[in-house]
Parts: sequence; structure tokens; C-alpha cells
Amino acid sequence: MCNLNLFNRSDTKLEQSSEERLGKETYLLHNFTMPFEKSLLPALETVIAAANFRQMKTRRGFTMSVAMTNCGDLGWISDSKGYRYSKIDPITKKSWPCIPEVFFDLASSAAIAAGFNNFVPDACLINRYEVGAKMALHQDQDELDFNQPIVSISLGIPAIFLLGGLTKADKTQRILLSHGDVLVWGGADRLRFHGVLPIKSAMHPLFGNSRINLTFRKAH
Ligand code: MD6
Ligand code: FE
Repeated sequence: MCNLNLFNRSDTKLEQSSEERLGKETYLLHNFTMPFEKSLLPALETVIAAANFRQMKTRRGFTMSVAMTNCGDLGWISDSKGYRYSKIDPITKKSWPCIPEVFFDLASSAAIAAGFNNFVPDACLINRYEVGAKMALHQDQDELDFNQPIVSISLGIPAIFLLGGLTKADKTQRILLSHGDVLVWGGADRLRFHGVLPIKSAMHPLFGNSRINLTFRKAH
């Protein structure tokens, strides 16, 4: 683990963050969101007010346990036609809300901390997990350019993240993702399989009994 010092705009040292390398190009930035948190929560509320969480259906008609919404030029959706990115929210029939500046600053700082210097996301998927919600092992492959990394932010109650390899049969590592942790991966690791184990009951002072995950991508 190497320490990183986070500074706010007036260059006052705020909190100690630490960086853990989990793979060739996979980094876990512990406690990275702290300097952004004051504006992060109101920004999240603004996005939710414009595009609320909804449980999407898979192509086969199953309802996903995770509730989702998006901000950005593109949003990730799933329905009877399958998975894809869409410029339009199928519920409001409008564009998704813009990525708030604080989201953008946080995602690009995390990408830089992990060695990806020019990350400009056009899609931010927001996942809400309540107790028992999970995500099956999958690869993120609906994006056009696999040279672009993914930045994933965990807020609220903890999750056990499964980090696999490039084939589904590869052994998975269990990674604890706690409030404030940011996972960044790209390059050789961009197509690693991954998932989330069923969330255990817990309580977080700001997020109650839920976990929120923000996943930033350059989709198109
Ligand atoms: C989650 N995350 O943490 C789900 N995908 O709730 C993902 O599916 C994910 O965290 C690609 C890269 C990082 C991720
Ligand atoms: Fe994923």
C-alpha cells in the first residue's frame, strides 16, 4: 500500500487515503471520496430527483435485484431487447441528467491516481443495493473503447466484490468495498469478470441500510 495525500482546493490536507494494487492495472483507492463528500450527496440527490432508481428487467424477463439510474450523455439500460447504452431515460423519455461537476472531479482524480490521465466519462451508472441485492459475475463490454478505464465508487454499507480473471472460470478474489472506496481498472484488466455478493444488513449514518455504487465509463 502506498499513501496518497489528498488536498482540497485551498491545499489543506484533509484525509489520508491509501492505494492498493489488486492487479496489473487494478487499483483500490481506500477512503478516496472524503474531500468530495460535502457536495457529493446533494449532487446525488439532484440526479435522483430527475431520474429515480428503478429495477430493470433482463432480456429473459427477470427483475434485477439492484435498482439503477444514470447520469451523463449515455445511460446503461436493460430490457427485453437486452443491455445497451441509451441517450434517453426510458421512464421519463428525456435525456439523463448531466454528470454533476463533483462526480466528474472525483472520477477524473481517481483515474489519475490510478495512472489513467485522460479519462472523460460520458456515462455514470448509479446502482442502489439493499439487503440481499447482488450482481452476478459479468464483464463490462457494452462500451466501444476498452482502452478507457472504469472508475467505480462505493458509498453506504459495505459489499464483498468478486474480482475474477479474463475467463468466467478463473478464480475470484473477495474484496471488501467500504464507504469511500474507489476501484479503478483498465488496460490489461479492463475485461476482468466481476460481481457483488448478496449485501448483508448494516447501517450507514448517511445512506441508511443501502449501498450506492457509481460506475463511470466512456461508453461511446
Ligand atoms: C458494483 N460494479 O460495485 C458493481 N464494473 O456495485 C461493477 O459492476 C463494476 O465496480 C466494472 C468496474 C468496476 C465495477
Ligand atoms: Fe461491472
